Amino acid sequence: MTQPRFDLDSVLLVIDMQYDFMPGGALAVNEGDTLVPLINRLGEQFRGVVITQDWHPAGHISFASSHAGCAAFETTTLPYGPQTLWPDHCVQASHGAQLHVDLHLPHAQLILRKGCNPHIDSYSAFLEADRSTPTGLTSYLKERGVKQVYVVGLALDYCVAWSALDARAAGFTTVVIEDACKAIDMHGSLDKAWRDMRSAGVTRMASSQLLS
Ligand code: VGL
Ligand code: ZN
Repeated sequence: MTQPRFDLDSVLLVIDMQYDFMPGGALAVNEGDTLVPLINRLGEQFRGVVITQDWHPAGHISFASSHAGCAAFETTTLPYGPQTLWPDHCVQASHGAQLHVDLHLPHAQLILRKGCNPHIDSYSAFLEADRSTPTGLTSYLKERGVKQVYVVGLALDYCVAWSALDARAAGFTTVVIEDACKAIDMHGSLDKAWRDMRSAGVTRMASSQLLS
């Protein structure tokens, strides 16, 4: 392995590379599996790697099946605001919740599980969907002197974008490596995600800029 390009003041934040977001999974993202080798190569450039896992209890509030008369991909209103309803996915300890077996990031320091509260969703790795419950990741990274966060994984327009926006809001320099992400792209969600990220000061970069 070559010397990593980045020191410990940068982390690669690898979002939700789990079977349920891969082709054949409960909430499949097109070509999600094709990212695995690229993310493995990017991982070699970082000494700091953090992985997230969407990790819902059965009967989670974000599941359409928890709301009588509602179908997946509809929006409902919860105490904390609008919530897209999803097929049951990433149920704790299920196969679909496991990280892709070919994801090879042996030096990752932290696997952060999110969405564990039965009543609150969490797209973001930093702040749950009520926008007030922290996961602890901001403090973890700040205590370790991290200044730059590079985000990759699934899905670009949901968990990647929300994580990148919250990383930026927490004061980290934030970069999305765009070809190391794939989107769900529903009702204009991908365009909106890029617009929101651009206006928040999140930078986009191509993996080729880091792998040369
Ligand atoms: C995600 C929808 C629901 C994601 C997670 O990882 O982008 N999307 N839960
Ligand atoms: Zn989820």
